[in-house]
Amino acid sequence: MMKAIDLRSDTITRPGPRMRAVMAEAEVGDDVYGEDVTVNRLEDRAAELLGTEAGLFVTSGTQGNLVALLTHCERGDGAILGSNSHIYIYEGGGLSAIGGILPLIVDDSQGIMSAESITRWVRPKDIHFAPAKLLCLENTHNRAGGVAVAPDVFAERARLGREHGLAVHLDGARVFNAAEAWGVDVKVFTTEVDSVQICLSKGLGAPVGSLLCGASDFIDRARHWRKRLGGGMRQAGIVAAAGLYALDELRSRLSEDHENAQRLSDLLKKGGVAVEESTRPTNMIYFGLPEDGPDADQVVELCAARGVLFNAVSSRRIRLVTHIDVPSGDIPEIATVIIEEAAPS
Ligand code: TLP
Repeated sequence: MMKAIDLRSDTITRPGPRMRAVMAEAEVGDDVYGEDVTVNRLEDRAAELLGTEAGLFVTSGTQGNLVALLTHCERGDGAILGSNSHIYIYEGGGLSAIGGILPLIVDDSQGIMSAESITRWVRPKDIHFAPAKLLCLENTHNRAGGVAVAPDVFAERARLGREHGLAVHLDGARVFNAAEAWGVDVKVFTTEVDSVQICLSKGLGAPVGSLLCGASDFIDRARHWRKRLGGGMRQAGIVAAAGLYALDELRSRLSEDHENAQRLSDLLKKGGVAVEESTRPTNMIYFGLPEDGPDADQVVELCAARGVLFNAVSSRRIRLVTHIDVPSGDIPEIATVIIEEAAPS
């Protein structure tokens, strides 16, 4: 069978033998009783890395974001969200379905909202309005091209939210990629916000799980919400062990994914593919397709038939994601297949 090169997402990574070994050997207990020492170690380690008081192991990025929203807001409150944010587009509307929270939408197509657009939602106390309680930011920003938002711009927006009395949540599914792209400690981003969600199951290569981090009293309340949502896990140390391994052993290699994405992007551009420019790229490449050629679903199918997998995000836009299971040696072949199918001369 033909070997497939899978660029659909960094979520598709599978644990390697060393990660599996630490999982097999993990010391476990009942985490709902607080007795899983490996989960406790993971929560402490994440909090330490992110510079927060406490951490909470959750099943997924979606659950981490939802728990954060539910903990910050009450029913009828408003959360300022990017119109391209993962929380708004890809999380099943959980904040409204479960939390009764109203999304207050702001353009973030460049990766970050403008200061004016945030301020516009901070309205006077009035019975007509759902009060804005929370500002949600995303870094790296997935749909904006996987762009790493600059530390100073990020800090400025987060501080603006806080000055207006809003809590600030960071969907930091890939915040370590953002830190890597800017060559800064991740705390540069996380200490500007009240809560942050990080994913272990993206570029860090763990099979399952995310962490929600913040102040101790916030995490105590978040733990209650996680339980209500059915996210209280038992001998979760088996998967937490993979998370610890990912944080300590695999974090430093994210730069390889960025280098591979850069190389691929350069080759595609040379081959005539309309790659979107990013001010600070990471492990994602987005490109557009000409109106007179095959559409995105057709290009996906043509390339899949040649063993190169990726996803369409709209009828003329495609996303490629580099990760630990895409070796640098595969980059030229990926570029050749895409150029031949997406930009035929
Ligand atoms: N993103 C996935 C898909 O859902 C689109 C992907 O392939 O990129 N925040 C951000 C910024 C994300 O990109 C994702 C996953 C999540 C949250 C949710 O994480 P999970 O999948 O663990 O719920």
